[in-house]
Amino acid sequence: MQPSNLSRRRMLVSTGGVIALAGTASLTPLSAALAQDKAKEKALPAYASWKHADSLIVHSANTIETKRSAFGSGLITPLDRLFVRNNVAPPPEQIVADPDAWVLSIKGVNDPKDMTVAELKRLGLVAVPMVLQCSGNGRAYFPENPSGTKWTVGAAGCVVFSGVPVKAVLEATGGAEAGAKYMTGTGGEEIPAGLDPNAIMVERSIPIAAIDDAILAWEINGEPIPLAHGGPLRLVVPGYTGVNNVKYIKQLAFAKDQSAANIQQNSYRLTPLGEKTNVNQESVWEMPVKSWITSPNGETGEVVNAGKLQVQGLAFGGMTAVKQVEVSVDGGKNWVMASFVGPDLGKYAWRQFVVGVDLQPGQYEIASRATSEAGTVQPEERMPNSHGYLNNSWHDHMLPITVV
Ligand SMILES: Nc1nc2c(c(=O)[nH]1)N[C@H]1C(S)=C(S)[C@@H](COP(=O)(O)O)O[C@H]1N2
Ligand SMILES: [Mo]
Repeated sequence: MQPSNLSRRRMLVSTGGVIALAGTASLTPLSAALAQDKAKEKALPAYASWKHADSLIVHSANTIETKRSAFGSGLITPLDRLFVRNNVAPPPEQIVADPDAWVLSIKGVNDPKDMTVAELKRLGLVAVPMVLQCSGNGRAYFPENPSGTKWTVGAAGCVVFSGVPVKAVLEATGGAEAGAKYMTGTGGEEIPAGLDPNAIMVERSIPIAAIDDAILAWEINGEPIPLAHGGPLRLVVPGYTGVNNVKYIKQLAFAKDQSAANIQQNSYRLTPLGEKTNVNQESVWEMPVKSWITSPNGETGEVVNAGKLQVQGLAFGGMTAVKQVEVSVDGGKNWVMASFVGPDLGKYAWRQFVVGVDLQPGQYEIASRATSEAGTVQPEERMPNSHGYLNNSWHDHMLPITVV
């Protein structure tokens, strides 16, 4: 969905008269946009050909989004529905043929060494249910139309990664060198000869203070990580945005400085509108509290029958658990408390929520607003920034529903 359609919709509402009942205006611009999207539909790329096409929106060969209606209510996102985001083309499929043989170089430690996945597997094992979400999820709702993929809600999933804690690997390599402040993971993509590696490579640094729950993972949802999601080995930093979870990791390094790669220095920073990105701006690391409605799905112009209805959605706290979710059917004027569906899989996982409503015919705007255990309430407004990162505005994620 294009933001222009959203704003147009709001304009129709504010100029009044189009729809008599409270809530939204005509769905026509949205439906038209969706019909256009349908016409532009692309095929899944080869590395992701095993995915469930009907659940996905293929923006490009390297950007594939889960449809808002395709998250299900089983908490964990099935792999064939999980979004994909590659900043550069993935390495060849053959790197996942023998996962145990993949080698990780560990540097900036007192006893640097290369370790195979088979060796890493001997050091420890944890399983972490967690939200994996692209920094730019929700970018489509930024009115400034920032460049980058126009993700709505589907550049996110809740998955279980299994692997060894980074701390156990540090212990096995003598601990980080004195003075180290950052941990840097390097992606296994091949850099074409003649090109500046810093311009291309996916190499991300996080503060050492944040590595407590980080793992080096070889499994996702109980199976070896497929190439599309970063197999044979992936750095996973629960609570941090997607880009910090380096796929096909080939090097883990501890140092006093952040990576010199462009993706660390000049990308993924919270750049104020109208300013140029630079290293002094905050890096995109931690995810903020967020939620959105998944059903009924107004994004597809869903029309529902009057009467009882179960409003459903997803919510997560970011760095802490989500404590509660409220739902509004009148554009945020009144809120009711939703209940959580299914078990609590820990602070980094999302929770699914539901609330039963009884709706008379009319137009409604359905929104959800989460509060984290840290006490942070999902804001009405997004934080403006020029690349469209970290959108957690409940207003932006609100859906129009027609009840007949
Ligand atoms: N090596 C490598 N790691 C990467 C990327 C990449 O292009 N290369 N993309 C990052 C980004 S921007 C996101 S959002 C997530 C996406 O993870 P997924 O494709 O498994 O959903 O991977 C991150 N890790
Ligand atoms: Mo991302």
